[in-house]
Amino acid sequence: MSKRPNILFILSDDHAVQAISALNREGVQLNQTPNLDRLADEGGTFRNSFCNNSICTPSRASILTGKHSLQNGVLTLQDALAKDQKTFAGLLKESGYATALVGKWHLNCNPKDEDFDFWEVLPGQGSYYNPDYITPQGMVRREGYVSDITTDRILEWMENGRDKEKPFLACLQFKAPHRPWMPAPRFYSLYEGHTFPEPETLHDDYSNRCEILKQNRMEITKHMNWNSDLKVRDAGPNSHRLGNVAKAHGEYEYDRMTPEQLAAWNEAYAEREAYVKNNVLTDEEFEAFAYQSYVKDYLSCVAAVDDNVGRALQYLDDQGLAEDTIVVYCADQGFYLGEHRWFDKRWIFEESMRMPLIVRWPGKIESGSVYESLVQNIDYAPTLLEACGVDIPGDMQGTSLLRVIEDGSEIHDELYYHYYMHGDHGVPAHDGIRTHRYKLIHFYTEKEFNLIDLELDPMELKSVHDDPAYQDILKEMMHRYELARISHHIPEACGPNGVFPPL
Ligand code: SGN
Ligand code: CA
Repeated sequence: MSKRPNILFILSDDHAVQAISALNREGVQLNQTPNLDRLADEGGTFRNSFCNNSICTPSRASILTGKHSLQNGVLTLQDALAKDQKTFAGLLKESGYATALVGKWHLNCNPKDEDFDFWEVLPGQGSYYNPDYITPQGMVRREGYVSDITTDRILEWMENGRDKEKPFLACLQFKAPHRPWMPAPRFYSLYEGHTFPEPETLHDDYSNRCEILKQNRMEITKHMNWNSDLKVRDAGPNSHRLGNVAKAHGEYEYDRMTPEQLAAWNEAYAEREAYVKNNVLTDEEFEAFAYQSYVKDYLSCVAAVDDNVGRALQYLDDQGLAEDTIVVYCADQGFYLGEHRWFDKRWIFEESMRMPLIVRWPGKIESGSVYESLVQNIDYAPTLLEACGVDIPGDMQGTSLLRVIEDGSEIHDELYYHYYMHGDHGVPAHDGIRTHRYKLIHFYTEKEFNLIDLELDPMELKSVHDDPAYQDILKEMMHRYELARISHHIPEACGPNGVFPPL
């Protein structure tokens, strides 16, 4: 690539590393993602890629600004990205790029015209069926399935909307596979008759770690809803096991469907509902049912993300753009697919702290490269700026991945993580650091540190903070943690005056 590269930046929502076949070539492959695998084969995968705060709005703000949550002001799902925060998109635009973003945005404000020439975003979490898009001209409802429409719109901009004299940044941002995991009609029967392997930690009892884990409200068999999560509207004799979401709930989508869509949906889910309605399930049967239904729906949503990634790659091929375009695929955080009994994210534990990161960069990244260095979401903005020859602002805290790509360098001694929301899904505010081998977690509302030896305990089932054999490691990790807090300017008392309500 001699001229300034184009960028196709693809961001999905809650797409777990466990749900991309290219990122699980040595382990259990739950599903196949041929188009993401193609991207990995033609580019590189970052096997130790993590977020700094495993929740949507903050992670997206960190991706855009290259800064930690405290520095960009977006600590929770409720915070808006302030107008004066510089984003990599705005800096690229300022330097002569044509820029666009379509899909999930979720920054509690509209995208700025200084950042994007063209934007159409889903309100909040958006909807799977017949989604509304906020556009500069007002709200528009489009009939169809959200992953398809979002891709149509960004391809339409690439084809007809952009200034073709300029290099481009096109952000394709999927809502899927976010809760409530509603697949596209063409994938209703993708996994019919298929039984997914259960994760080894599906029956975690939360022993040997901070007691607060037991207060979580994100267990598949306890905290899902029959209707919106498991798609069973009449659970008959099993009704007592889970609640239901009221009709007015923002994510409850049946009311959005056309009569034809609803009829097809009802037909597709009839068998599932009949099984629950007509059988008194034992605990084991119910658990297996809930896990299988959840993973089936989630992975069916991933299937439409993957095939739309394929469409976008095909478009680049057809237009002769592939050689001049960096393609990035990532998600805003990881997700639990039954590990530790959970759905959702938020915790510093591996499944939610990890982020998929696949980059195809012709001329720079050799086909099939695999990088082991620790990298974080704050690194994306400086990487893309450097790739496009734009100065990296001094207040960006991330580090460009160029050195990782060029010689496999380590660019971080450890990664600092901080989840600030306290309460949703029964997850406490907490922070910590991760190195290649160890993770130190500070459950500061409980005044308790946990230490995980990731090499000997990759599933994070036992804290060794009080094991005499680990006291030197604990001391070193505590020291590194203190230094990380100082360098990230984390105040002594986090939360409202350091006081935390019960979960
Ligand atoms: C919704 C979901 C939660 C999820 C948050 C945040 N509930 O509130 O399960 O954790 O979004 O997700 S739902 O019943 O409305 O689907 S995030 O991706 O925006 O961080
Ligand atoms: Ca998310």
